[in-house]
Amino acid sequence: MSLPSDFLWGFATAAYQIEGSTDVDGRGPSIWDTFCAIPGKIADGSSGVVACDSYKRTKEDIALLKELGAKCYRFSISWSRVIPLGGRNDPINQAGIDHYRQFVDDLLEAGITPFITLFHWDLPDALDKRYGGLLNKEEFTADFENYARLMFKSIPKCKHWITFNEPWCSAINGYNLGIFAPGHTSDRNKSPVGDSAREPWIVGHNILIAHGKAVKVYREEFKPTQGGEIGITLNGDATYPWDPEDPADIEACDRKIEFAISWFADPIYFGDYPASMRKQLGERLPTFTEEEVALVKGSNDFYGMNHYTANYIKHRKGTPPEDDFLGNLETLFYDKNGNCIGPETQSFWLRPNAQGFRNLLNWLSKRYNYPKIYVTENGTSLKGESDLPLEQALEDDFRCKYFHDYVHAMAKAVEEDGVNVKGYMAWSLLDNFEWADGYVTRFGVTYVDYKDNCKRYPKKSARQMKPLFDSLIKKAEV
Ligand code: GCO
Repeated sequence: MSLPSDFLWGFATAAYQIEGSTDVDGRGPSIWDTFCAIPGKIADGSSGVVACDSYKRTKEDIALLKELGAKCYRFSISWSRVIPLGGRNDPINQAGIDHYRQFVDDLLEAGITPFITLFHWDLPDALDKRYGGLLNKEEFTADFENYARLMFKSIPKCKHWITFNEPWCSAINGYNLGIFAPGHTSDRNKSPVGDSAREPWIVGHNILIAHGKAVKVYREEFKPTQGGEIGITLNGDATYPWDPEDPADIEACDRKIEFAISWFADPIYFGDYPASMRKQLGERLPTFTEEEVALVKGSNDFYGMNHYTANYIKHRKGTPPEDDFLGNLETLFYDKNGNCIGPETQSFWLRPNAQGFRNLLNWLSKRYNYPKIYVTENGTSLKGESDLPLEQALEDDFRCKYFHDYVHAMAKAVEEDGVNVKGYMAWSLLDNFEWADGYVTRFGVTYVDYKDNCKRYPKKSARQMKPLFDSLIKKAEV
């Protein structure tokens, strides 16, 4: 079992989860600042105001990456640091641009390849207030295009760009479940095909168009001279039939992935939404104009894959209920025969199952004709980790096993199944602000002591990563 000699590995983070310094150097508020201020939205009542203080500790974070042996680092830009009000006619904040440009210079100086995510959920708040943010196709996609162009121009040394992180979460968590900013809930009972019932699907559509516009700008104006690559990052869980004998459950396994991944990947690779979504959602799902198809189809230089867990899938009959965004099915931790998908973690939705990772890599590769894949996130929380004293939290054997098993499953998919994975970024470099879960849920390979000035302590899993990849990556031929 082995990985190619040019394989990149490292760690991932996101701006709002680690930076803090939310009102420093001219940064404008994002929808997450606003959302966190609403009582009851974040489990521990916290916010990203301090987070890991990474905005002020870029040198320290880079030193840590270097110490751990990372070859690459994925981070996101806070849009409202570089254009505080967000829009194409709003002022640019040079201090924000300089910050990220310097950061990229410093990473490269340390021999670490940067992967930049342009949008990891923290939309400038002004755009939400001004025109409804992600819901407004014309305005949002034009403003995103403008922001993307500014970043491509300002940071020419970055060669790996990710337009959007997990649009599924923006659309469903932000506009259906209401658990993420801006906290809308779609209500199908009130208006079966009305605006509120359509919101998640409109947001998904607008993100695809904005992605397509940014990719066009990159390919036409920057790629010829800069020579980099650009893609989108999608999330999706692996699926197993609840009843392995039941064809309806087997079919529902595909449907579940289609409603998560193919919602975005089918338009990008084939030019339209999956038939299963059209069938179930009807006119709630927007349609692509010809011009939009031209923008979106073929717009990935690589596939960014965020992956954490697996579920057993049980089909449902009849009219889909409120959570029809799953594809009219149930997701379960136990199958018909009482087999358990994996052990509990601190995250209710996450149960380790490394074989699922290999299966999903194969599913994606077959459906989309073996695209180049970067695994842009993979990792786990640990049940009760926040209750442990520091010394015990550093011995995170559960996380070590998770990474070992998942990375080996990936290497098997590469070596034995012909899947084209070229990089892997563990989530996350640091314990950080886990969105609606606040700080109780920790995903870092590095412990952050929030009570003692955000001091960083690498856990066992942090130190395991280099030997793990060294044992798998082929030595370059000389
Ligand atoms: C994501 C999220 C991360 C989460 C991680 C763990 O892209 O899924 O960006 O921000 O912290 O997924 O839940």
